[in-house]
Amino acid sequence: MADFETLLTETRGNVGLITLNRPKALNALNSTVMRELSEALKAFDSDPSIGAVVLAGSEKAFAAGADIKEMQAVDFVDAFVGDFLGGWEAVAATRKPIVAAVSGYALGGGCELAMMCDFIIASETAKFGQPEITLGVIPGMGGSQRLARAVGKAKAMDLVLTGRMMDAAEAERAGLVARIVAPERLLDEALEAAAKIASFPRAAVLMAKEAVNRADEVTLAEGLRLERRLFQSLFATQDQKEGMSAFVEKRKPSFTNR
Ligand code: CO8
Repeated sequence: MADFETLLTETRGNVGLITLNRPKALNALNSTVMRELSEALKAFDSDPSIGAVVLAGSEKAFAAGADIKEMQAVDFVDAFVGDFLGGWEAVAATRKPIVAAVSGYALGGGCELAMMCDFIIASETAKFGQPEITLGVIPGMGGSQRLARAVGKAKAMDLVLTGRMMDAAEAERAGLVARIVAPERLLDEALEAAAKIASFPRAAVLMAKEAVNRADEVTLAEGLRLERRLFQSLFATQDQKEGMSAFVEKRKPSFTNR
């Protein structure tokens, strides 16, 4: 993969690891990060050897928000006509699962970026918040929508209107975070989760992600219908035959992603 200015990328077996790398700005998300992250995710998405991705920041900050120094001078016409921040949609459009490994600050766009991933593993040091209101704006990339779906209206309103931060324990209780681990375990825990995902049949993994994401978008009846159709379609795969035969024969499955 190309060298990036604001990211580090590497592969660990079947997992793609992307590390945000603007340490002096606490990984503030500027347009270069947006462009490079979108490029890196597209490359991993289309690489057949990769089954899942981990997105990490630094120990001090996953990301402290959109880059305020870059945003400061933007005016309405630039923002609207240029679809300011619209390019971040690429993260949620990634078809392979993305595990966010969050340590330290995940604020504003940083919290929103973590929520665009499929689940969040947090270090005990993680702090989540939507402080945009303190800057005279509101969340611009999912903080009012994904956060409300993740933690419910009461807590989402509390965070969005007061700009306060919540720690990892509160975020886990509220349903924003899937697991909390000690800081030194964070990256390994996320890489192991991603490696586990990458070890399962690719078609089933992509369909599982699509089905769960649809729960936020459609009625229960539509969601159940989609789930059933996807479930039924997996019986056309060789890996379904292999997975079930291996169980019955009491052996480890050998999946081929076919
Ligand atoms: N943008 C630009 N630079 C930043 C940002 C940021 N969001 N956050 C920190 N930095 C910079 C600081 O300016 C400082 O730089 P310098 O050394 O040149 O002065 C450096 O990072 C270190 O920061 P601090 O000295 O402030 O570090 P502290 O440990 O004292 O404080 C905090 C850490 C509490 C995280 C503090 O930096 C802070 O409050 N940051 C701003 C948090 C914030 O308000 N974020 C929301 C931004 S708005 C937003 O995200 C809109 C979302 C739109 C969607 C985005 C799509 C993904």
